[in-house]
Amino acid sequence: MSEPNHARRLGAIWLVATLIATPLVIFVLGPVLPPGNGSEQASGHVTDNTVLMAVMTPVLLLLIVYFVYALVAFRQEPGGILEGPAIRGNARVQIAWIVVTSAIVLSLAAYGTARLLEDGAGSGGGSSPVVVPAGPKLQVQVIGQQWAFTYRYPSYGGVETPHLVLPVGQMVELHVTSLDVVHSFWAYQLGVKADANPGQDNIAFVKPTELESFSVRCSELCGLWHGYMFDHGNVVSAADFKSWIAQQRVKFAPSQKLLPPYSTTYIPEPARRAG
Ligand SMILES: [Cu+2]
Repeated sequence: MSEPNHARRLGAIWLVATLIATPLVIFVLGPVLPPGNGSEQASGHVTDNTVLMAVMTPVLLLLIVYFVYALVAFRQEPGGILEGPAIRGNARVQIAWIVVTSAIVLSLAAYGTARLLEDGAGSGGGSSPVVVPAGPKLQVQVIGQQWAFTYRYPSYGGVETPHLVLPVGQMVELHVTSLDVVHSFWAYQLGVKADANPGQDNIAFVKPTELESFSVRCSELCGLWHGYMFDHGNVVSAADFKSWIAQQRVKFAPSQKLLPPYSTTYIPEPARRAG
């Protein structure tokens, strides 16, 4: 019996496994990948996660298939020699390895850059983001402070609210800042994560697409009660948002008298912190 062509066998097994697994990953696993479809940005993350999973499936299968194949085909027979023949390099395998891995890494870098430039991907773009989505935007300021986020709506008199409510289908321009230490605003289902730095106006864009409740967490260790720094926000209809924001303006009118005028950043009163 002649020695089987291991490379060809391995290649065939890997190809069949890849052809079966990759569509399953894209069409079965893809739709349930995080963070769901709560906003255009979140849906974009699902797409990107699906692309990453689809690209890594053949790579992962190559490792698994080779591992199992080696366990079976290259198993040492009882009483056999202890070592296989010395291998002194294989130019074809080495060149293929370098070319394929470089192509994967560089194309993913290009893909990621292009996707980031589409709409900011729900990330903070600093005070002058490279990409600004077209059309009207609702401005909402996110203010991190030990240990809560509050929200100011400059187009509604600068009212500050303890919970985040957004209208569905409306592009929102989040201005994320902090009053004390570095926090990070993370609205999971909206696919938004942006650092909240004192003295900085960090702008992120998000367009909610579903009526839903979403979780808000601080994603940067910010002191003793960092773990307590979470809340839920809501995406509501345009009409519900109008009535909600009107209620908030009435409800928080007394406390608003004590607030500084709306600004992109704030310098906290020393008395307020020493309180
Ligand atoms: Cu925090």
